[in-house]
Amino acid sequence: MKVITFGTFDLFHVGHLKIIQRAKAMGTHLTVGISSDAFNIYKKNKLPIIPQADRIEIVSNIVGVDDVFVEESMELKRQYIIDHRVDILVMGDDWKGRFDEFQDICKVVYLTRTEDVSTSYLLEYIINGNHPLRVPTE
Ligand code: C2G
Repeated sequence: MKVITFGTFDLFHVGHLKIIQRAKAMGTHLTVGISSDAFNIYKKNKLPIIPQADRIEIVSNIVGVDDVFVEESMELKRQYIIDHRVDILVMGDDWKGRFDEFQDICKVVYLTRTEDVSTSYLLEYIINGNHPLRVPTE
């Protein structure tokens, strides 16, 4: 079973790791589409902090990731799914319902996001010194 997931994976954190691990566990081969810097600007109106070449290097070296490619646009998603011959599309549930249109070519699964961690929390802490949740680990 071939699985695909997509993301920017900026400031790579444990929520990213977990969705990659859970996506891989749903099949035997995992392809990850990594948003280009330009696509992220279009998608989130923001240049990622970590350049795309570095994000690609990080994600492609995560255990369980078999293949990576650069995701250039939302309109190409159907083509990416077809080209990579995947059986299952996995996304975090912040995207719930948004990719249901691809149910005609693959199974579409939304996984619960990992709680209490996000690139936004990290940035809030780095920029303003406020972490909404973090307390010292015992
Ligand atoms: N994620 C998660 N838990 C978190 C944070 C992120 O499970 N605490 C998941 C997201 O739901 C997503 C993946 O990690 O499935 C990558 O997250 P982002 O880097 O924020 O990527 P995103 O902007 O959602 O890109 O075409 C779709 C997009 O490329 C998805």
